[in-house]
Amino acid sequence: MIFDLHVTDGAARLGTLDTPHGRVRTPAFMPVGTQAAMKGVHWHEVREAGADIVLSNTYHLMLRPSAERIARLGGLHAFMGWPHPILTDSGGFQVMSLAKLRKVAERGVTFQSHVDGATVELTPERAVEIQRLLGSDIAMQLDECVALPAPPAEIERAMRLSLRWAERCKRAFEEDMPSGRALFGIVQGGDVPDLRRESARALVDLDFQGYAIGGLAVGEPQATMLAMIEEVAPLLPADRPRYLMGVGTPDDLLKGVARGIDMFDCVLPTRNGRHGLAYTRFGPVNLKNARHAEDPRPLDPESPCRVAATVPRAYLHHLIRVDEMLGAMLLSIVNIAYFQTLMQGVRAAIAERRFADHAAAVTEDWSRGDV
Ligand code: PRF
Repeated sequence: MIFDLHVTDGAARLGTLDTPHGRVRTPAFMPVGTQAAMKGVHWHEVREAGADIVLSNTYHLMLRPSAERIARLGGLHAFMGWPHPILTDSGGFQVMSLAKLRKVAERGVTFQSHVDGATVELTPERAVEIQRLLGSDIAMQLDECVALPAPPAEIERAMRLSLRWAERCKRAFEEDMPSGRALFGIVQGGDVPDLRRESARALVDLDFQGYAIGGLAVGEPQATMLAMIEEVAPLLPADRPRYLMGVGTPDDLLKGVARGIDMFDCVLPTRNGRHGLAYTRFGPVNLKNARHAEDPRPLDPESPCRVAATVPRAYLHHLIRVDEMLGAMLLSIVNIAYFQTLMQGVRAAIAERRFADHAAAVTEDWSRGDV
């Protein structure tokens, strides 16, 4: 993987990330295809919406259909039919949020599968092996993410464990990863500035190809998240990509970019789409609302997304109300396209060194509300 920084505008950065499966334009938003599927959306639609890279998950795929099976079938790109870049998360975060009876030890994390109750162990070495078998362009270290609020001692313990796991992941990665692939370290440290800085410095000493900021958007206020990014970003090397994990709303993305973040991922576009919420230039629109029932207008006639520009709100309202899967599908497309259009606008603005004005104008449009 090669990262090139093309333009900076304040702390905002415009770059490209070249992977074995193609180029990612940054700042990038990665839609999430947890189980090797973008829920309800074809890959060609994800591509058409403008996505360069998608995220998938070690945790889910190791349980079903297993990394070994996907490897026998030619790797994740071939298996799911997305020949473009893929980043895989390491599983640590999903174990914490989904698995039962989990036990964190020095060796790794042991948990009961949410699928069949089997006991499964995920070590740093196994997390790297799974991501190698999947064929990820970008693999993530195994880490432990603590939900906030949490006692500082607990945050510190998880941060230090994550650092030791970072070192083990790095060693495993160097031993047997094909060239061109990348491994990112993950900064932890909760809402404690000293721990955040210590984590960042130690990871930089280990020399990863990119750095993620984890452990945020886990219950803390947005101001705390932004303050932690401000602690960490200046310590990370300018020539490596920075990825804010599991974030976020359109507003979080603009504020993250303003603080030097290059990559984001979140389930929001698809999850909220399934629940009837559409993101538009004029803010989020809840299509369940009765005011759309006889509204023949599309969501936004000027949207580059065909669905947003042409499908009547009354039809979307009906589909969501009667729980037709087409409603979830269409709104997921609208939202994936909105997030990609937002990032495309951000990239164009950084290229012309007008990011701050652009972000203010985008935010102003949201505040006008949908009328
Ligand atoms: N670690 C990992 N994946 C994640 C997170 C983390 O801290 C988060 C936190 N927002 C989302 N996804 N490995």
